[in-house]
Amino acid sequence: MKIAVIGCGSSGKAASALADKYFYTNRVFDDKEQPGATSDPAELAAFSPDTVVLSPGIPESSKLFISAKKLSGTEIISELEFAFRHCGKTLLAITGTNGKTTTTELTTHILRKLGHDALSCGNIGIPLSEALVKYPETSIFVVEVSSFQLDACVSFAPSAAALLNISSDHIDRYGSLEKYSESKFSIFRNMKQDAVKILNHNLLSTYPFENRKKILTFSVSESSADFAMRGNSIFFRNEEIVNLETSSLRGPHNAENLMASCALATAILGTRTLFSPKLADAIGSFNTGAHRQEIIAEKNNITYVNDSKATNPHAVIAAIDRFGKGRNICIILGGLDKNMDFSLLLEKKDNIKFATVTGRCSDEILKALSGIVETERFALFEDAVKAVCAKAVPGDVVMLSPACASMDMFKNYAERGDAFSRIIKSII
Ligand code: UMA
Repeated sequence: MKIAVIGCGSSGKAASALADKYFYTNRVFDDKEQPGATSDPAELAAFSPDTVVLSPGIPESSKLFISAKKLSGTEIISELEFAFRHCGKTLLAITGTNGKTTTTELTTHILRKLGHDALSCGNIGIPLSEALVKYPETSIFVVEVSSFQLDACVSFAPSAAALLNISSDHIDRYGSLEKYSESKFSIFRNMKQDAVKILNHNLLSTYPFENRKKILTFSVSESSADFAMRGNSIFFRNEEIVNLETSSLRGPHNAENLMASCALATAILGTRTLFSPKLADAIGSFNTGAHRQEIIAEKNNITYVNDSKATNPHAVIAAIDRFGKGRNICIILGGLDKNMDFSLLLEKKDNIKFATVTGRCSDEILKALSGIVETERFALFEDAVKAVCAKAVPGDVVMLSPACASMDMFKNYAERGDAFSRIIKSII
């Protein structure tokens, strides 16, 4: 079999390594000049692959992708699909606009604490192809799945899957929220009848498939969901699983992430798992990771929060819900737009005392907020951080929760979060 891999990033390199493992003839292509990759679409055509494996970040406009589509008899699949075909293990998949990474880490943490050999991979940073090559003995792969990875899937059929939520994101690539939703829902498309499909109760009415068997729903606001919230506790069909007071998981979004994780564990281990003391212990020992609503400092009754991972307005709203109760937020917004609706942030206009705006989509954010929220534009990220700090008084929260991707000014969200932490530590 001849495989052409498009994209020489982490997914492409991992897909090539997986192809090597199976002794497939393979070549890596990239629209940019990259060591170890070919950029000429004519060479792709001349290679005449049986299968083209697409990295998730390759858009329709890629010259190589356009060239691949012209090849007759060549199948085009995503890296996720390619890896799935070589997996053969229990695979739990998690998608949604927000909370994917937390839910993936939490699910893996719970399964490990329950004595299972689970590994987080996928959009979280280690492509499934890489996990299969490096950790072949793993018995449960917990895969964070992006819509980009779902596109060009043909037979991807996880053992159980969760769709956490859908809100405006990546509209630059999909053109509309409907098309983006279609991509997200496709996680369930090929699943077996008896495989458990887990989704937010508010998505049930838009569930597009006839086969509605084996669905588990969760919700913090809908009491008829299978996993529901009463007071501070999570219930499964009227039986209490855990009181969140004993965990570091705060806010309604984290309660839903936890419900989805519990549902995934139930899907493969059965409902008895939910009421085991080991589960409560596992939940109690979980800590959310860096760059996600991470309190990096508290000084003079001002709380400093690194939420660099918030790359869309809904994630920002979730952070304000968590930290904004009775407190004013001084926030740093901006970065690379994905054609999002920033006016959604106005839902929290009473919590936002001051917003500094930076990065490539400053105009769009200022247009949405100006006249309603006090804003100021800065060319430099550092100046934007310093300005919010200057505005904050005791009782306030200083928060980097930018609502945008980072790649206009940073390598990734982690580098942006690190820069924020460094600047804060140099000021306070
Ligand atoms: N490239 C082309 N032509 C193009 C565009 C890119 O050849 O038109 C090449 C680039 O030159 C580069 C390579 O493609 O060499 C990069 O491939 P990629 O963009 O698919 O990135 P990877 O390094 O493979 O990382 C991807 C995910 N990136 C994207 O989906 C954009 C990573 O998610 C993921 O962690 C990794 O696979 C492992 O699975 C990042 C992300 O931003 C964190 N994801 C989005 C999100 O979470 O919102 C979806």
